Amino acid sequence: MARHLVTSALPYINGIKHLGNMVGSMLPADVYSRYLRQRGHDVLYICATDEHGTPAELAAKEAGLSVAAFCAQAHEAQKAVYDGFELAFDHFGRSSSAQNVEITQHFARRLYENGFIEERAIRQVYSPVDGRFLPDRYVEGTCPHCGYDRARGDQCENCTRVLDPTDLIGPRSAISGSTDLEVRETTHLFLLQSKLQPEVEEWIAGVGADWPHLSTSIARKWLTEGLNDRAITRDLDWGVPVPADTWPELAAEGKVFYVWFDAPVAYIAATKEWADAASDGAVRDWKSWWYEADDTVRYTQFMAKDNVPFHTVMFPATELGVREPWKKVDVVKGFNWLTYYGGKFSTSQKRGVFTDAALEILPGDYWRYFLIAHAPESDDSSFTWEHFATTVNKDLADTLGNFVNRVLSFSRKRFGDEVPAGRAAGDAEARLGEEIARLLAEYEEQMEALQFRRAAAALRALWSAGNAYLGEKLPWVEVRTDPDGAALTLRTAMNLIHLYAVVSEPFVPATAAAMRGAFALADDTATWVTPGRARSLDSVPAGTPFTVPPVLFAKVTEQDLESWRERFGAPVT
Ligand code: B3M
Ligand code: ZN
Repeated sequence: MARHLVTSALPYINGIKHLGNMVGSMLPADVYSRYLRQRGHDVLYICATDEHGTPAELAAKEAGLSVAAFCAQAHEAQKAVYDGFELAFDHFGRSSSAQNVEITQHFARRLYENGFIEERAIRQVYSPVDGRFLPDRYVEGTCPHCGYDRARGDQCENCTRVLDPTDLIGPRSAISGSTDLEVRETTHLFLLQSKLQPEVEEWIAGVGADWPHLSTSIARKWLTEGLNDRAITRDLDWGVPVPADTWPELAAEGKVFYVWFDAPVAYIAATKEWADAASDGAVRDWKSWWYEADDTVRYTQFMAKDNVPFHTVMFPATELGVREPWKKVDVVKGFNWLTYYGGKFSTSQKRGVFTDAALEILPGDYWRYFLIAHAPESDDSSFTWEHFATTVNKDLADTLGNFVNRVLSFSRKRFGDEVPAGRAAGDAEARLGEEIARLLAEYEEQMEALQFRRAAAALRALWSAGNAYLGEKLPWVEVRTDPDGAALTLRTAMNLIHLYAVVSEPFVPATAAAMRGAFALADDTATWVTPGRARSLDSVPAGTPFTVPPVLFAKVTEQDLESWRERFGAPVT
C-alpha cells in the first residue's frame, strides 16, 4: 500500500469556475483519488482557494465588500459547487489561512538565509491621492495600439497586447480615477531563480522521466529560455505580509508576497489546516506527507497547461532553495484547453458554461462523465451542447442506465425481489468473464498512467460488454422456453451491475452508490475488484434481495438542447 498525495491547482477566488477549469484540475484529481482509495491506498487529496493578488482585490471592490469578507463568501460559494460535483477533497482550504502565512514566511526567511532572496529597487507607478503604489492592473488608460479607453497597465483586454503601465495614454488610477500619477522608486524582494536553475535542471532530469509529455515539454521550454530572477513582493493590502523580523522596512511599508509565491505553499498549508481541523482527538500527521516524506509518498499534481511552469520549475526552485526536505512533486499531469465551440471559455467575458449553472441543469455525474471522457489531454477539445447531449444519451442513458434498469425490472417481474439462481454458468458466461477481465485490466492500466480519456473508453467498453451479453442471450425470449437459463442470464447481468457500481465510482460516484445500493448485500463496500476476481461474476449470490432504482440518467431531449443553446449563447451550428 502506497501513500498518495494528490493536489489540484488552486481555483482562483475571483469567481465561480467554468467547465474548462473543472476538467483541467479538480475533476481528474478527484477521479484519480477515488480510484486510488478504492484500491486501498492511503490517499490525501488537498485543494484550496487561491485568494491573494490583485484580481481578488478588484473582485471585492466590484462586490462592494472588504477583501476578507469577499473571499470568505466566495470560498463558500465555490465549495458548494464542488460538493455538487461530488469532489471528495480530504480538505478544501484557503491560501489566506494563518497556516499559509506561517509557512510562506518561513520559506521566505530560509530562502533569504540561503542567499536566494535579495532586495532590489525598481520604478513603479505611485498614486498620491490613493497613498499607494499601483500594481500594473490598477493603472488604466487608453491603449496606444487600438485606442481602447479602458486598457489595463498589464494588458489591453481589447487587442490583447501586453502593456507596461507607462505605455498607456492618459493613465489613471483604477481605484480613485486620479490622473495625478508619478513614477517612484520602491524596493521589492527578488527570488534569485537564476541561481537555482542548475538544481532544477538536475531534479527534472531525474523525476521528469515519469511525467506526461505535455509537462516535460513545457518545463524544458522554460529552462531553455533561462530562469529569471523575479519580484516576489507587491504593494497590496491583502496578502501574506513580508515578515517584519527579517525585513522591517518592507514590512512597515505594508508589502506582501506576490500571489504566485504563496499559492503553491498553500498546498502544504492546507494540509496543515486539514490536520488542525481534526476532531475527536484524532491525530493527523500533516508533516509526514510533506517533510522528510519517505519513498512511500507519491505526489501527483493536476493542472491546466498555463500553470505547468509554476509547478514544474518555479515552485520546485523555491522548495530546493529552502534547503529543507520538503516533498517535491513526483508526477505533474497537465491538461490542454477545453474550448466552447472552438472559442475560449472566459471568466471575465462570461462566455461558456460555468460550474454553478451546469449543476442547475443536471447533476454532477452527467458532467463528470462527459468532461473526463472528452478531457483535453493530448490536445484541446471542444465543448458543444450537441456533443454533450449525444454522450449523455448514448453512454450514460442507453449503455449504462438502460442496462441497469432493464435487467433489474425484468428480473423482478419474472423472478421476484431476489437475485434468481438459475443454472450454473456456461460458455457465454465464461467468455463474458474473460472479456470483462481484459477490459478491467485495460481500465486499470490507463488510470495508473493518468490517461483519463482512455480509462473512460475502457469503462464504456465494460458497460457495452453487458449489453452485448444481453443481446446474445436475450433473457426476455429465453424465459419463455428456458426459465433456468434466463435466471442465469439475469443473475450474471446483476453481477455486472454490481461490478459497474464499483468500477464506475471514480467517474459517477452518486450513480455508483445508487447502483450498489440496489443490492442488499451484507458488508458491501466500494472496494476494488481485481480483473481475476471480476472474471467469475459471482459477488452477488442468488437469493440476494434487490430493489429497482429510479432511472439513473434522463435523456437529453431536443427541447432541452434548444433551451440550453439559447441560455448559454451557443453559436448556431
Ligand atoms: N490560481 C490558477 C489560476 O487561477 C491558479 C493556480 C494556483 S496553483 C498553486 O489560473
Ligand atoms: Zn489595445
